[in-house]
Amino acid sequence: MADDLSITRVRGCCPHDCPDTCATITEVRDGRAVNFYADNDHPLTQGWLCAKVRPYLERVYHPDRLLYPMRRVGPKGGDQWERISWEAAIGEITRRWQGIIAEYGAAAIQPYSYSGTLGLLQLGICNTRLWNRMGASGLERAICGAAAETVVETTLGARWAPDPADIVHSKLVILWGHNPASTAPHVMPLLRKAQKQGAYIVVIDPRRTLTSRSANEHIQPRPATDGALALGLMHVIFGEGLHDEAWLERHSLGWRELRERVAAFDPERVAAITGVPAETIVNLARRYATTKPALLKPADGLQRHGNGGQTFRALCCLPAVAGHYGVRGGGLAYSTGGYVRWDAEAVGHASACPPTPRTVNMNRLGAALMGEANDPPIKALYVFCSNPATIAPNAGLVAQGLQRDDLFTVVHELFLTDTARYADIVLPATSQLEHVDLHKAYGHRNLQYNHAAIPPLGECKSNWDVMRLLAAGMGYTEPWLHESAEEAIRGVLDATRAGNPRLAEVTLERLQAEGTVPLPFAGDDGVPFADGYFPTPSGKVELRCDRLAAEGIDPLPDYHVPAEFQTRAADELVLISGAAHHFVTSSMANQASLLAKEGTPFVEINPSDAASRGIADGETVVVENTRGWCQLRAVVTEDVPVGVAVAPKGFWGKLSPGGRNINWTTSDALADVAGQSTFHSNLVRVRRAELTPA
Ligand SMILES: Nc1nc2c(c(=O)[nH]1)N[C@H]1C(S)=C(S)[C@@H](COP(=O)(O)OP(=O)(O)OC[C@H]3O[C@@H](n4cnc5c(=O)[nH]c(N)nc54)[C@H](O)[C@@H]3O)O[C@H]1N2
Ligand SMILES: Nc1nc2c(c(=O)[nH]1)N[C@H]1C(S)=C(S)[C@@H](COP(=O)(O)OP(=O)(O)OC[C@H]3O[C@@H](n4cnc5c(=O)[nH]c(N)nc54)[C@H](O)[C@@H]3O)O[C@H]1N2
Ligand code: SF4
Ligand SMILES: [Mo]
Repeated sequence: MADDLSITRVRGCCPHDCPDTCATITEVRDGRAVNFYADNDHPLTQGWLCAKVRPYLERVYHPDRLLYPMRRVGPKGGDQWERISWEAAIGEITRRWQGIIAEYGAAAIQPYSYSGTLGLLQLGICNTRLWNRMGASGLERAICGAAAETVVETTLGARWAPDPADIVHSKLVILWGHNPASTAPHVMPLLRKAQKQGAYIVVIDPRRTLTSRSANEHIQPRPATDGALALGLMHVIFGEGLHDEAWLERHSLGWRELRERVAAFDPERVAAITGVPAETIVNLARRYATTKPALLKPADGLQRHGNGGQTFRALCCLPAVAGHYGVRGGGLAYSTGGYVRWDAEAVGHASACPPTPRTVNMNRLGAALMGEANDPPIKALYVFCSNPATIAPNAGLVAQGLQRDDLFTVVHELFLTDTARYADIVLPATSQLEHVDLHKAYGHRNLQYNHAAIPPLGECKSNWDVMRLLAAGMGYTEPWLHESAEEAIRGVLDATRAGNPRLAEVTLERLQAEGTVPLPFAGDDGVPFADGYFPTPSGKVELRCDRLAAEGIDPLPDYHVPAEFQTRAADELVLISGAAHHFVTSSMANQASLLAKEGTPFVEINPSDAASRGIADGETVVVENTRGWCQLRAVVTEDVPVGVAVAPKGFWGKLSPGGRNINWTTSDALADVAGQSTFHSNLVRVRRAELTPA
């Protein structure tokens, strides 16, 4: 077919919180995107997009897109708005901020953002520069992977992971608390290929998942007991002399202390804790220690328990004990995020700014708004790239906080989300097709440039363009608050290149021309820790970790029952609320075609738990605890073990029955490491909706 000359093809990439960071092509005719698909040239994307992002033009041209700034009229959350100009919006916001700064100091201004896009410019630069300059309250970004990031960096020295393509060299892959069929789909064909070549795939997950269906073995520990399981595996490996002592002697710190620690985790005890038969534990330990190469592949969901940090620590130790680090097809595949670390000073210019006056943990937003942050209280909230009323734990408290009459809230969004509804001023945001950005990935080792394919819809503006207007409105004249998008990206890329030889050949021009640029890795350099060197203070893998000890954390991995579970009543279920297949957290959860595929908001429970509660499949149930309740459709299924309930994250409250979602029940307690979220350490009761509570 002859090329249609009226169509231009624009390279971009998927901005969402997903390890695959796919390369995309947008076809544009007369300023309108008419087609959107995967770039065939990208090594991981391989020419296809996931179910969520394939219909992306439905999102970009959604009839509900916000197209101009609006001011609230009527009560908070009352859905009454008037259109205002950008000039009026910026004028009002900066006037209000100046007043708050004069009365309370800039610490009373709280920015809140997370993973609407993962771009360097629209997220990384936008969540630092203006706020640093202002001296605003900091945000502890601990909702997703903080504990794992911390323990991987302290144990191994760097967040390095193999190229996903190396999975085909593995003979054993353990997917531990990870559901890539939904959350990292481009890994699945590689797993299939490895399996065809004889690899044995184990999934460790309390529930049956899309991923576990095609595994060779599915091990189902009780939720939050994985720490004990991992220590139990090490117990068997040490006990049977299957550990790699020569390697441990040369490349690890504290292996004898670890051996002492795991002595208490014999298979019988671990079986009693985890519910996994002792024989299964012994067999897995033997298989893991004797199969080479063996890859351990956990993801972020595993750590969302009160003991998530130590659980992940135990996982980081396992490949060392069995001698799997530094081997192609082996080791730990958590995140590739550490190969490029954007130069922090170039990103945020903190050295030219006042110190951050205080930091609020994003998991505690509701509590912080309701008084936990009190010196000074939060008087203004600026939300972008996140939808905390939907995605933050203890959402009822978040909603309460957002309704405070004395809180001035601005939300920069593409849609009138659960959060935007409570704003005083809503600003319209561009989509990834309407702005430029530079992306690195956490699931592969390529950098990607995203060109703007179409002009902004309506009066939408990108995060960076809004930051520049806000800076001007505040009277800030520093040139780094007024750079063009391209200047800002170039500045960070150049500064990062100066300290990272892998970027020697990676210029902005090349990124713009080629779209995807792989980081260079030659031979064994591509295998993390192949030379036996770990960039920790000791140069070794720190099984005993003194840096954690210095923070008051047990320097050896251990297992503890999360606080939430210590007083569990017989009729309480452990509720896991992980990824929905058709949304990325709450993004896309307002698209009719995807909502239809995901179905009405639901909770899965085991037939025996359903029977004892008189619940039939399809019935409306209430899921509740002391934090709150929500109303869901019961799905009665053997996919979920007895004592466990599963409800996906991401459904919008305003599009759900009763106006609430599962996060009205989840806990805002923090885990053992790095202020990590504990969404899955959540005890609930489930009952038929027409019954009143006992
Ligand atoms: N389709 C889709 N993809 C996504 C997302 C999405 O919302 N939807 N979200 C993105 C984001 S933000 C992230 S952080 C990643 C998360 O990626 P994943 O970690 O793969 O996803 P989760 O569903 O959070 O958790 C994975 C699995 O952990 C299991 N799990 C929960 N508790 C335990 C436990 O105690 N032990 C064990 N062994 N397993 C447990 C859950 O049953 C779940 O199947 O996915 C990203 N990709
Ligand atoms: N129950 C439960 N809740 C969870 C989790 C769980 O496992 N269970 N997981 C948690 C995890 S891992 C994560 S990462 C968080 C994710 O939570 P969030 O980071 O809040 O992610 P999203 O739900 O995708 O919401 C992102 C919002 O940003 C908007 N957005 C996208 N691009 C742009 C842009 O360029 N500019 C602006 N201004 N806005 C933009 C989108 O429209 C969307 O409304 O959720 C957490 N919530
Ligand atoms: S969500 Fe993940 S798999 Fe889907 S297009 Fe984006 S990067 Fe690719
Ligand atoms: Mo996440």
